[in-house]
Amino acid sequence: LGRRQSLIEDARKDREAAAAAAEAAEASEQIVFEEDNGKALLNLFFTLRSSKTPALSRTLKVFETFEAKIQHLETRPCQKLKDTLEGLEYFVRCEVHLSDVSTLISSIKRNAEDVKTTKEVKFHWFPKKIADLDRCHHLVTKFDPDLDQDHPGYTDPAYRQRRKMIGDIAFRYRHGQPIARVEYTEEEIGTWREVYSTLRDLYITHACSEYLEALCLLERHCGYSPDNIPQLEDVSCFLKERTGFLLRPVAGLLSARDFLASLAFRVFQCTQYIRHSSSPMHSPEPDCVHELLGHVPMLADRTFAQFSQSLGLASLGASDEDIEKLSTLYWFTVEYGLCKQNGEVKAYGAGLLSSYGELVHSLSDEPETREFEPEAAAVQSYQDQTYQPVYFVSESFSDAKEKFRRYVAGIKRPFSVRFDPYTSSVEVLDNP
Ligand code: HBI
Ligand code: FE
Repeated sequence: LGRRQSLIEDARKDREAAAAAAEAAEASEQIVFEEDNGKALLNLFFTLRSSKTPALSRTLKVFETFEAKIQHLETRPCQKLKDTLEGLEYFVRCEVHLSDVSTLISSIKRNAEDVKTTKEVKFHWFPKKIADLDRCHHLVTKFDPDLDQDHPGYTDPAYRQRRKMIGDIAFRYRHGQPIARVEYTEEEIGTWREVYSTLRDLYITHACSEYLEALCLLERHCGYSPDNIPQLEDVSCFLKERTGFLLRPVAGLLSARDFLASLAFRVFQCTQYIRHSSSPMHSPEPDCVHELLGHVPMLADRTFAQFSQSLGLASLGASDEDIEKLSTLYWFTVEYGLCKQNGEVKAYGAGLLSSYGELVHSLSDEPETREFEPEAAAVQSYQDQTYQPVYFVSESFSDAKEKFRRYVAGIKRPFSVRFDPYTSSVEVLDNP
């Protein structure tokens, strides 16, 4: 009788717990948006199987990483697995910044099963003023040398240590501060020298005129030379005067959403570490060679800068599907774009201008080239491990900008945004 009694007792407790959880969930049916502090109240349900022992600590670590304040945490035996008592169901209520909601949920999904939130996250937080970019710092670990066995630095602890040290500058950085200078080692300068001198000769025949013009200025005013790795702070000041673009340091590959959002404010998130010396001509992830030799000269061009910013503005608050399309468009223009100049085809994409092999390949007879059409480029499949199978050729930057403007008009958003250059902020206008 005692055993039966305790079973009934268990069932009652379960029912009560379920009711309490449901009630708590209902009380905060939706994520509460508080304008002034940007915090969201989030209810999460998930299951952790006890067979995967580190799951709990890893999951709690996620809350810690995003500085989520846990207000309520409750567990009960997993309904489905009850007989074997294999795991627990969790109900967590926490307060977290809106900019972290989607990344927190996807991180939980990597560790736990049956992840549910009380309300689907239907809107995407985005920065409204330039200082909000301090919150656009979500890294993608795809090509991280600590985790990616194919990374040339994976087996070199000294390299990884160095990359962490330089990465710390980015983690500590806040908008408005000068970017800390890095004293690069002889080995690092050697890597830079090798890429710089090899590519320098090729630019004359392969790079577009806007690029060549800017590189000349950078050599004159910003310390660009085979023997010196330019400092981000100096380059940022240079760009500020040319096109209003600023650099800010970033510790690695950023999420597409965060990366594109910064472009809306004419901010380019820039890595500061350099690739591993064993592979000077190739890096699986962005590094300062890619940023300084690929992106920076183009950002000094007025029309290109406008094009980059409009990509950024189109991305603010966009759906995941539209972010994917914009980021593919970015890929086939800003990274791998070709353009016509005086009857010849030249490169303006940063991925090309920072890679000897692909720069030669892109202007050879081998790859397919097509006229740039945003609709087609936005859905073209691409390669981040080898050369692109196809490149898009623009008539000019103005032409690309105009075509892109028409494309963006077709993207659905329940609001529109307008950039105010006096305050470096975006106004959000509700569509009627
Ligand atoms: N992050 N640091 C960094 N540098 C980039 O060039 C970069 C990025 N994240 C995404 C990205 N580029 C693009 O491929 C698009 O997804 C926007
Ligand atoms: Fe890039």
